[in-house]
Amino acid sequence: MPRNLTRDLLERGRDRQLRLAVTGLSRAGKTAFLTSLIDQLRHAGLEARLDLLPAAREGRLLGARRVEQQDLGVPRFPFDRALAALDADPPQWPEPTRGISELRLSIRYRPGRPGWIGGDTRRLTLDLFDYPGEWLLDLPLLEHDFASWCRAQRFDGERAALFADWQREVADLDPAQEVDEARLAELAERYAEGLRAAREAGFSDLQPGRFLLPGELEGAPVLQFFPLPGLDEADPAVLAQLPPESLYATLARRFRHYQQHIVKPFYRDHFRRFDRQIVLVDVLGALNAGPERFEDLSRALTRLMQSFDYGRRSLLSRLFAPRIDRLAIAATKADHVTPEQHPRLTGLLQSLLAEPLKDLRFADVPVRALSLAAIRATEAREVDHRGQRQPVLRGTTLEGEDTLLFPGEVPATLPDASFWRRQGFTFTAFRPRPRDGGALPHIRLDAALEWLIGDKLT
Ligand SMILES: Nc1nc2c(ncn2[C@@H]2O[C@H](COP(=O)(O)OP(=O)(O)OP(=O)(O)O)[C@@H](O)[C@H]2O)c(=O)[nH]1
Ligand SMILES: [Mg+2]
Repeated sequence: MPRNLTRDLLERGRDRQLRLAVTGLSRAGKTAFLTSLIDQLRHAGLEARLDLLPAAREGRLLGARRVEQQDLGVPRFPFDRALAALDADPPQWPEPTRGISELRLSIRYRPGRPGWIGGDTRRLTLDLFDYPGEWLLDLPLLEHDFASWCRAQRFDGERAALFADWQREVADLDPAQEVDEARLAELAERYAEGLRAAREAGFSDLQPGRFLLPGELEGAPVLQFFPLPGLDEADPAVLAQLPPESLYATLARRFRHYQQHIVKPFYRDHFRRFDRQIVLVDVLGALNAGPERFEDLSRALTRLMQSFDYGRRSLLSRLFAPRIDRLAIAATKADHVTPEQHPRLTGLLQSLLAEPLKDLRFADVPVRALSLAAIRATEAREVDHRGQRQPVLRGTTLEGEDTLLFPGEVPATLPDASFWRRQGFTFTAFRPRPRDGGALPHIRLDAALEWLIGDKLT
């Protein structure tokens, strides 16, 4: 049998499958991205807006259907709820989500090169996952024991004030003292409050990640630990000898439990099985929030990206042998700035991730950086300003006011002190536009799709 024929038979016999995960820190735009992606694929063949995806442009993408997901224990991605919000009057953004969710699409397409049977169609099963990027901040925690983790935590700068209540209460604790369970729960809650306040204040580099998104673990003792201050001078041998009911031993036990039963299972049961991932970053939101938050986002991303460092000696490879073969990183909500700023936005994202990107290239993981808007809420216009054409955005604010504005220039590389002094950037939140019956309007979502699944549709 000719080799081509054999390959064709094999491909037809075996349904192709791809597991694609979307992540990003809280509010990065994960739900909007997946909602729009599913919506585009479901409109495929008719009113999809996917010119940068060759399969769609060439009319080979025939459609996509939701089918039952493989893992029935994982919550379903709330696609219908998100669409219902966008269809409300006035349209609303989908609600925040928490934890991991999944949705399976079966995509029908015609191969680019016709197969050995005329009119041949194929199927790609696409498993989509949405999970909080905060969970990835916990990977480095696996490298610590409790004492070294405590020493690595920093509460300086503006964070000091946010954790002040907790710090006041733990300052005089003696690692050897016997614990009172209720008191421990209280102190842990104070610590979690500090983390939540820090997140509210725009900080990103926060740990343990599950404290912010406890889900069904709310109130469980495994989430009731915190770093003990003042261990710098403590003798590790003495700490190790403390009795099991001591404060130190109790916290250390919970820390280990968190490592073994919360952090590791996510990597083992989910992360390890993703074929491709996209990391979404709200660069513009961080720019708007000022230098300290921006720095913090940079630190958090560097930490988060360690989960994609497949260097052979990396912690991740040693523990879990992941198999991802392609990665995208995207600056979201690009519709908040005028189109000529988009290349700068991508440039800024690349500067922000310069170090992790170097590691990824070294580890030979193909990665692409882009800027996009999953659900475009504005329109780009031009106005006359003192005899010059000036690009502006038109949109409706969350309060329902129609506005025309120039939000400012995005720095193309990491902003310096003079940028922050000028702060020529005003970030206005816009209401999504009413849907017009076609697929959701977007910017370069199709470019992301081409990178993430395009090669499977040839
Ligand atoms: N203008 C504009 N705003 C967006 C876009 N995507 C997200 N947003 C805004 O960002 C907010 C957060 O987006 P989500 O998609 O809910 O982000 P998420 O990462 O799923 O957030 P969590 O589930 O809370 O972690 C939305 O409520 C919108 O206000 C976009 O493409 N354009
Ligand atoms: Mg979400």
